[in-house]
Amino acid sequence: MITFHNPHHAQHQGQFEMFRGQLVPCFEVPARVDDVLAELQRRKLGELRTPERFDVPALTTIHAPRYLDFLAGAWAEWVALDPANAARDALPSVWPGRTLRTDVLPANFAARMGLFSFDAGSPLTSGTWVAARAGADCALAAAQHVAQGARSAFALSRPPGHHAGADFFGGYCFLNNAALAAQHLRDQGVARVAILDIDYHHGNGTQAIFYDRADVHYTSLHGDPDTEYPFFLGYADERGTGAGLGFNCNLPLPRGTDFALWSTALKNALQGIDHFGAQALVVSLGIDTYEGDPISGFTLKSEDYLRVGQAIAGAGLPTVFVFEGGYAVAEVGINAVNVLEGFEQAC
Ligand code: FKS
Ligand code: ZN
Repeated sequence: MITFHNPHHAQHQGQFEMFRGQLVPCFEVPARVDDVLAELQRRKLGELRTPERFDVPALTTIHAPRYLDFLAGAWAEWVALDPANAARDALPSVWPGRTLRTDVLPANFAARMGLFSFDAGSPLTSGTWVAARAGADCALAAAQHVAQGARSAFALSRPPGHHAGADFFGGYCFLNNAALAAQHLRDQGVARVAILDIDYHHGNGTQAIFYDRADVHYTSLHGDPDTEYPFFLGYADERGTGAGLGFNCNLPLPRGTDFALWSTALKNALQGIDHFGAQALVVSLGIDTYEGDPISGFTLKSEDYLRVGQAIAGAGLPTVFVFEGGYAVAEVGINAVNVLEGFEQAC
């Protein structure tokens, strides 16, 4: 399997995220994907490539132009406010909650940070735009490779993507890599695309992007939003709207879920995807379901990930894997590559 990796990912390096009233060191660190890359090399899983550059218009298939303009210029604006800002990350602190307007684009930078985000856990840094764009290129290149006939490809994108919506960032995500991959498959002529999101957290951005569409089916297994981030989306009764009704499937699971329960849910998810009649699959590959993950609550073990890959291969679909979360830095490489190896063994 070819891996498209992001040579610019380390330019996105947040210092702190807001947690329980304090700024704490970021969990989403560059070492995460360096580890995966090292493990791919160690186990010789296949060729490693850097992606070609896709134009900004390739991003407007998913993202709002005014949001992309904002991201592209945000760091320069931040530093223009105060030269001392060059040494600190930008975090939002005010949001348009209920009854406040989202249709006007304020001149004030802090106001636009809030308009285009939903949490204070996703620092915007000097290299965020460069890194996020190159990460999106990985997803687009992997989708292109599969659209051209490959059985599978892996986009080792960073920063992650599944919480990012058409016009907002949050949950460490800025551009929705999996959504871009799914749309690229559609644009290359694949009529029905399924997204399977196995990150510990619900992919609220991906769900929202495709919620009213019947051509892209979204299924997610995740920690119950009643207790787990992102809290405000990811319940089982969210089934799609309009033409998209019936094409969204959430399988929330309680904290403490083990592989036996989790893999039963995976089987159900794959049945739904089969019933949909997907012609290609995009997997949002989060590894934060691991027992040792510092911010999550499932108990999957390293060897379980081989079985995860085997089960996904059983769908028999051309598959694009897109990297998402996973914060147990010492094991994230082994676990992610276990999924890919399990998939390859079963093909
Ligand atoms: C810990 C609080 C957790 C944010 C969690 C974000 C999870 C991100 C992710 C992604 F795949 F996008 F990276 N707050 N102090 O794992 O879903
Ligand atoms: Zn996650």
